Amino acid sequence: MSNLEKTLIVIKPDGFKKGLVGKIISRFEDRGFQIVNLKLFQFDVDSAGRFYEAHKDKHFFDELVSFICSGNTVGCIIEGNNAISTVRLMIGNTKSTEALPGTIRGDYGTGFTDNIIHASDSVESFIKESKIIFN
Ligand code: 3AN
Repeated sequence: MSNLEKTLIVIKPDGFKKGLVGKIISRFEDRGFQIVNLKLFQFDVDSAGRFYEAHKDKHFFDELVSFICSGNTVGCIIEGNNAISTVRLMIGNTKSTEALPGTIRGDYGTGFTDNIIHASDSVESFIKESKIIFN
Protein backbone atom coordinates (compact mmCIF):
# COMPACT_ATOMS: atom_id res chain seq x y z
CA MET A 1 0.00 0.00 0.00
CA SER A 2 1.32 3.40 -0.85
CA ASN A 3 1.88 6.14 1.74
CA LEU A 4 2.36 9.34 -0.23
CA GLU A 5 4.37 11.82 1.84
CA LYS A 6 6.31 15.02 1.41
CA THR A 7 9.63 15.76 3.08
CA LEU A 8 12.18 18.56 3.08
CA ILE A 9 15.86 18.29 2.32
CA VAL A 10 18.36 21.11 2.75
CA ILE A 11 21.71 20.85 0.98
CA LYS A 12 24.03 22.54 3.49
CA PRO A 13 26.82 25.03 2.66
CA ASP A 14 29.45 22.25 2.43
CA GLY A 15 27.33 20.32 -0.09
CA PHE A 16 26.72 23.46 -2.12
CA LYS A 17 30.42 24.46 -2.09
CA LYS A 18 31.46 20.98 -3.22
CA GLY A 19 29.15 21.31 -6.26
CA LEU A 20 26.93 18.41 -5.22
CA VAL A 21 23.50 19.96 -5.79
CA GLY A 22 22.79 18.16 -9.08
CA LYS A 23 24.17 14.80 -7.91
CA ILE A 24 22.17 14.88 -4.68
CA ILE A 25 18.89 15.87 -6.32
CA SER A 26 19.44 13.20 -9.00
CA ARG A 27 19.63 10.52 -6.32
CA PHE A 28 16.12 11.33 -5.17
CA GLU A 29 14.77 11.56 -8.72
CA ASP A 30 16.46 8.26 -9.61
CA ARG A 31 14.76 6.69 -6.61
CA GLY A 32 11.38 7.76 -8.03
CA PHE A 33 10.67 10.86 -5.93
CA GLN A 34 9.17 14.02 -7.41
CA ILE A 35 10.67 17.45 -6.78
CA VAL A 36 7.74 19.69 -5.84
CA ASN A 37 9.56 22.85 -4.71
CA LEU A 38 13.15 24.08 -4.91
CA LYS A 39 14.92 27.20 -3.55
CA LEU A 40 18.47 28.53 -3.44
CA PHE A 41 18.90 30.73 -0.37
CA GLN A 42 21.13 31.62 2.57
CA PHE A 43 19.90 31.25 6.17
CA ASP A 44 20.10 34.25 8.50
CA VAL A 45 20.70 33.76 12.23
CA ASP A 46 17.03 34.22 13.09
CA SER A 47 15.64 31.65 10.64
CA ALA A 48 18.48 29.21 11.43
CA GLY A 49 17.69 29.50 15.14
CA ARG A 50 14.04 28.66 14.44
CA PHE A 51 15.02 25.85 12.08
CA TYR A 52 17.24 24.23 14.72
CA GLU A 53 15.08 25.17 17.73
CA ALA A 54 15.01 21.56 18.96
CA HIS A 55 18.77 21.81 19.53
CA LYS A 56 18.85 25.23 21.22
CA ASP A 57 20.10 23.83 24.55
CA LYS A 58 22.78 21.60 22.98
CA HIS A 59 26.47 22.45 23.23
CA PHE A 60 26.81 22.46 19.44
CA PHE A 61 23.89 24.87 18.77
CA ASP A 62 26.01 28.00 18.09
CA GLU A 63 28.33 26.05 15.79
CA LEU A 64 25.32 24.59 13.97
CA VAL A 65 23.70 28.00 13.39
CA SER A 66 26.95 29.63 12.34
CA PHE A 67 27.71 26.79 9.90
CA ILE A 68 24.26 26.71 8.26
CA CYS A 69 24.43 30.53 7.79
CA SER A 70 27.94 30.38 6.28
CA GLY A 71 26.95 30.05 2.63
CA ASN A 72 24.35 29.13 0.06
CA THR A 73 21.95 26.29 0.73
CA VAL A 74 19.30 24.58 -1.39
CA GLY A 75 15.91 23.69 0.08
CA CYS A 76 13.91 21.08 -1.76
CA ILE A 77 10.50 19.52 -1.07
CA ILE A 78 10.34 15.93 -2.25
CA GLU A 79 7.24 13.78 -2.62
CA GLY A 80 6.81 10.05 -2.86
CA ASN A 81 5.99 6.80 -1.13
CA ASN A 82 7.23 6.85 2.50
CA ALA A 83 9.34 9.90 1.61
CA ILE A 84 10.27 10.82 5.20
CA SER A 85 11.78 7.50 6.27
CA THR A 86 13.22 6.58 2.86
CA VAL A 87 14.99 9.94 2.46
CA ARG A 88 16.41 9.62 6.01
CA LEU A 89 17.83 6.21 5.03
CA MET A 90 19.29 7.68 1.85
CA ILE A 91 21.09 10.50 3.70
CA GLY A 92 22.71 8.19 6.28
CA ASN A 93 24.00 8.56 9.83
CA THR A 94 24.31 12.11 11.24
CA LYS A 95 28.03 11.57 11.85
CA SER A 96 29.52 11.38 8.35
CA THR A 97 32.36 9.10 9.49
CA GLU A 98 29.79 6.53 10.62
CA ALA A 99 27.47 6.87 7.61
CA LEU A 100 27.41 3.82 5.35
CA PRO A 101 28.88 3.97 1.83
CA GLY A 102 26.02 4.42 -0.62
CA THR A 103 24.34 7.01 1.58
CA ILE A 104 24.78 10.70 0.75
CA ARG A 105 26.70 11.46 3.95
CA GLY A 106 28.65 8.20 3.60
CA ASP A 107 29.74 9.11 0.08
CA TYR A 108 30.31 12.86 0.41
CA GLY A 109 30.33 13.93 4.09
CA THR A 110 33.38 14.60 6.20
CA GLY A 111 32.11 15.91 9.54
CA PHE A 112 29.34 16.04 12.11
CA THR A 113 28.13 19.63 11.74
CA ASP A 114 29.33 19.68 8.12
CA ASN A 115 27.43 16.63 6.97
CA ILE A 116 26.21 17.83 3.54
CA ILE A 117 22.46 17.50 3.95
CA HIS A 118 19.52 17.80 6.31
CA ALA A 119 16.24 15.92 5.97
CA SER A 120 13.07 16.24 8.06
CA ASP A 121 12.62 13.40 10.55
CA SER A 122 8.81 13.54 10.96
CA VAL A 123 5.65 15.05 9.46
CA GLU A 124 5.69 17.71 12.22
CA SER A 125 9.32 18.65 11.44
CA PHE A 126 8.54 18.77 7.72
CA ILE A 127 5.64 21.21 8.29
CA LYS A 128 7.63 23.44 10.64
CA GLU A 129 10.87 23.44 8.61
CA SER A 130 9.25 23.90 5.21
CA LYS A 131 7.29 26.92 6.51
CA ILE A 132 10.56 28.55 7.59
CA ILE A 133 12.11 28.05 4.16
CA PHE A 134 9.14 28.39 1.82
CA ASN A 135 7.03 30.75 4.00
P1 3AN B 1 20.10 14.79 11.62
O1 3AN B 1 20.49 15.94 10.74
O2 3AN B 1 20.74 13.51 11.21
O3 3AN B 1 18.61 14.71 11.83
P2 3AN B 1 20.14 15.90 14.29
O4 3AN B 1 18.77 16.47 14.01
O5 3AN B 1 20.32 15.06 15.51
O6 3AN B 1 20.71 15.11 13.05
O7 3AN B 1 21.15 17.11 14.43
C1 3AN B 1 20.99 18.24 13.65
C2 3AN B 1 22.32 18.65 13.13
O8 3AN B 1 23.14 19.01 14.22
C3 3AN B 1 23.06 17.53 12.42
N1 3AN B 1 22.74 17.46 11.03
C4 3AN B 1 24.50 17.90 12.64
O9 3AN B 1 24.89 18.83 11.64
C5 3AN B 1 24.48 18.61 13.97
N2 3AN B 1 24.91 17.81 15.10
C6 3AN B 1 24.20 16.86 15.73
N3 3AN B 1 24.89 16.36 16.77
C7 3AN B 1 26.08 17.04 16.80
C8 3AN B 1 27.24 17.01 17.64
N4 3AN B 1 27.33 16.18 18.69
N5 3AN B 1 28.26 17.84 17.36
C9 3AN B 1 28.19 18.69 16.31
N6 3AN B 1 27.11 18.79 15.48
C10 3AN B 1 26.07 17.97 15.72
